[in-house]
Amino acid sequence: MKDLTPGLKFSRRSLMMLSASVVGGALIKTASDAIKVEHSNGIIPEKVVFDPTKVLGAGPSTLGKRAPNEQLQRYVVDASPSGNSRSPLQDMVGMITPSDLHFERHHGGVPQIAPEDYELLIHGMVERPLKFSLNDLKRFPQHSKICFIECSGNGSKSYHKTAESETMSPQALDGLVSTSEWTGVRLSTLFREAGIQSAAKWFLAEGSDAAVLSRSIPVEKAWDDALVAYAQNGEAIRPEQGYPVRLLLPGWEGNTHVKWLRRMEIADRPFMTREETSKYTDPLPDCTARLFSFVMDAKSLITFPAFPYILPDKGWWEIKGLAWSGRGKITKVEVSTDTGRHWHPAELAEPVLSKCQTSFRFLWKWNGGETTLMSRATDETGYIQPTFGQLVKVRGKGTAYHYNHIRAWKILKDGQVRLGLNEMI
Ligand SMILES: Nc1nc2c(c(=O)[nH]1)N[C@H]1C(S)=C(S)[C@@H](COP(=O)(O)O)O[C@H]1N2
Ligand SMILES: [Mo]
Repeated sequence: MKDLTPGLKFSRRSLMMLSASVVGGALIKTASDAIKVEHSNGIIPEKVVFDPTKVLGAGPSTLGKRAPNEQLQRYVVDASPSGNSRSPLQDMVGMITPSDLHFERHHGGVPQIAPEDYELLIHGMVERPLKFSLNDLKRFPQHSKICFIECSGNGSKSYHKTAESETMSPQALDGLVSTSEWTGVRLSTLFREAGIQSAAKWFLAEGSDAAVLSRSIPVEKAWDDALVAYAQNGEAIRPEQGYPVRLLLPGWEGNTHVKWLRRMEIADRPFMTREETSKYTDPLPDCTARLFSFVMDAKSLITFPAFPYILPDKGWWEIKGLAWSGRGKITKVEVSTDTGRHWHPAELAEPVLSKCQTSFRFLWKWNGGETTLMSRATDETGYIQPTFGQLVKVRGKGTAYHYNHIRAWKILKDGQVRLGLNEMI
């Protein structure tokens, strides 16, 4: 508990002497000056703490800054142009990820694109091939959507466990997921403008980065909720997130949200690009492959207590976490504090939005013994986050994407927390 007794206590005598020194001409500019004055007067305050009510604070500035003690950071796992950085999930409050902490995954680095040079081409099976400038896009009706983006490779160290997995924080383990408010024009608006032919089934979305990353997307997603986004959390999209324009496919794997979007080609078949043949396709145990695995299934993760936190005491603790589903809203998160024997409903923080991160809480009394904490999400389609065993049964051990199985945190007797074994779930 925080000590609420006022920090700087002046005795009646010291206050009188302070005012006397002001009257006497001494200029007191700051509270610490005031304290110095006191010392020079030979009076020692009971406790020296900066008192912000005794001095004027700083004036306004053109750009805000974080409080000095609140310096959150992305965790850069690989700083190369094809690297990634992860969001500090354990420090997140609510559902929005601050833009400068949104995770990054690039295949050829962040390109420099001047907004005045930007062009988006829509061609192929259309009545009218069209080119849009950034200003053209901004003249269409604006639409916003708060949703998560998650790299489908997120959490690989939880599925393919190594010695280091045990001591990974939520950020290091699962930080390739973030949530923003994205704003732009509905893709359906642009497709209507170009006149998509009725036989069209797929479109290619291509980025103008060094990777020329491209993916084939079913046209239905455009009619559903796809967005051509130019803004993120109230300002232009950040360079790392695709400035000036990215494709946003709510609920679908991160790789399909093509950044630095420059071209969309409409066709009656998928294009079989590098990103859907050599990557983002999963071998299955029956020797077939899972292709175009777009939707991110429901997932949840306890972010507190988690490694590297050490519980200092037994007693009441509030378990906190995040849950999300690419199919819609999270309807339930259950928490187990006894290695999966019993499950209890957690409290979901309002508002619970579709295809969006939702935070949850559960009050737990730790008896000081060894145990394992787990969470399990259910979404509005009735889909329940699977156990590791259930996922391995359908996907096999060779899979490289979509690791949404239940996470376990083992609580040791001394309060240390470790990523638990998948086999215990
Ligand atoms: N043009 C382009 N688009 C891209 C990528 C890329 O490298 N180039 N990376 C993809 C991958 S794999 C993911 S997970 C997301 C990451 O989006 P973010 O960096 O904004 O978090 O963008 C996708 N879109
Ligand atoms: Mo990704």
